[in-house]
Amino acid sequence: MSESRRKEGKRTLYSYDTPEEERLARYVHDTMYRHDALVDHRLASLSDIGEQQVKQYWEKGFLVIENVLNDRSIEQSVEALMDILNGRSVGSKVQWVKPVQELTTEEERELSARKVYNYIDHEPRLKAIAYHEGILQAMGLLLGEQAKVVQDQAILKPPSGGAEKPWHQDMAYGNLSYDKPVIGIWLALDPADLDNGCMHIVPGSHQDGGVPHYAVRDWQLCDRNVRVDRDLAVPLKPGGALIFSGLLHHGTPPNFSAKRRRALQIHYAPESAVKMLPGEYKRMFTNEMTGAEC
Ligand SMILES: O=C(O)CCC(=O)C(=O)O
Repeated sequence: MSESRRKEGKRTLYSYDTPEEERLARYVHDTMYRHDALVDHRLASLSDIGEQQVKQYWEKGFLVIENVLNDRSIEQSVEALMDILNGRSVGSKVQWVKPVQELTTEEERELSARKVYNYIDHEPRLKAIAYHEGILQAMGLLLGEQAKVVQDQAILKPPSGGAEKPWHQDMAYGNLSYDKPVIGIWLALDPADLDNGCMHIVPGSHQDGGVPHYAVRDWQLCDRNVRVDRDLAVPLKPGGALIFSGLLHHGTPPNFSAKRRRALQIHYAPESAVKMLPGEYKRMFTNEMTGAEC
């Protein structure tokens, strides 16, 4: 980042390194996401999930729940994440977007972390969320079998430059490629809004099964295959959650606002699920069989 941009002040400290990068991010923000269509059906709490909601989940590929975490759990989760980022809680993993040795203040560390992961064996405050009784019960109902935790992460999208997570299916990532359905829960720790990178989904897209992913800006769907016309945004209050199929097409746009957008994302699979064989993974999620280019 140039010295002159650094001098512009705090708001731009974490923004794009070059005008070209920012131009691309704004183009993606404007063309790959709709900002005028929102999910309209929400449940008040996890205890509202009954037979009809399970049916709806399998039809549409998602459920939106207004209240999952209370204020105390949100506060403790944020504290735990800050402790991990600042070395007061050890063992969890962090994906930094800047060389960590250059980060001198707590704020710099927080705003330079994209992902915190593999925390449940090291951070009891976050383990408590992954094993939240209501969430486990809901997952059991949706999966029709006892659920096991198969991935734990927190995705941080800092103000003025938090990067896009391009459209993808979670099961296309090797660590989630199980032979049975995987379900994710995405829990907002801050208000997740249209302007700071809330979740976007294509309802029903899980019904298409696995589709090829390509290494473009990330491991993602080919931009031209994304049904942007069917995109629904999912704004959430802190403590609200999106429960969604590991095959649902989803993504989050860049955060150009001055607001943080922090979230926990935990994945569950049926207890009996095992990892997919490599050939099956290739058939479902890569272009190796079809040769189709992006
Ligand atoms: O929280 C985000 O920005 C995107 C999370 C997500 O979809 C993922 O990591 O699979």
